[in-house]
Amino acid sequence: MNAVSIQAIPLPDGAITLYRDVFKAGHDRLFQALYTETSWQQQMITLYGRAVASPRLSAWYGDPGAIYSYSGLRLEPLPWTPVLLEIRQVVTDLAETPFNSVLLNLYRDGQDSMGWHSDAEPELGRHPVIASVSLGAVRRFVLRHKKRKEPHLALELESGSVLVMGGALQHHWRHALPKTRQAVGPRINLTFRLIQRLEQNST
Ligand SMILES: O=C(O)CCC(=O)C(=O)O
Repeated sequence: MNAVSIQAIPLPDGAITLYRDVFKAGHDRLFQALYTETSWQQQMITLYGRAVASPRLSAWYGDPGAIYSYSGLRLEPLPWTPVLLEIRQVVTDLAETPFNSVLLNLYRDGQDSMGWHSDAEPELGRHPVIASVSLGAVRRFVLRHKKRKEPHLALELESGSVLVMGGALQHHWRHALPKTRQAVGPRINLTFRLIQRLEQNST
């Protein structure tokens, strides 16, 4: 690992730490490998009762039986690839916690985005630790508290950085990756997660 800069961001009701330059030497190689090797899909998601095409491409990888359900989707994991296992080892060491699955998102340009949500699905358990790896274009990641009237917190997530979210963050905060009018290239985000109960005999 490179010389990593660590920024613990003090927040009420949650914990968040930004590690910069984690993949400094290898982030272009990792981006290219994931860009070409990942089985990218454009999912149809259910928003406010309507089926809409997700404004990004995504893919779900993990241990057998690590099923993830959100926005009306039920995702069966694809098997780990060497590059995903390489990244998982680094984030497991950083976050000091195991991960058995990863959601990949490809934001093709500034018009691709992720709306306000929290990662509080029951299969992630009570206080999930989620490690979010950014590769490619720098994009703004925003958080807002569900109840407190405070300005949004905005973080510019650089290529090679890892954001670790933990504590009660997913219960008290929402996060999003807004669109931007700036001309930005593609960005890949990987959120490593621990599904608490692996399903037997999943198809
Ligand atoms: O792309 C990002 O940085 C955010 C991804 C995210 O919010 C998620 O996967 O739940």
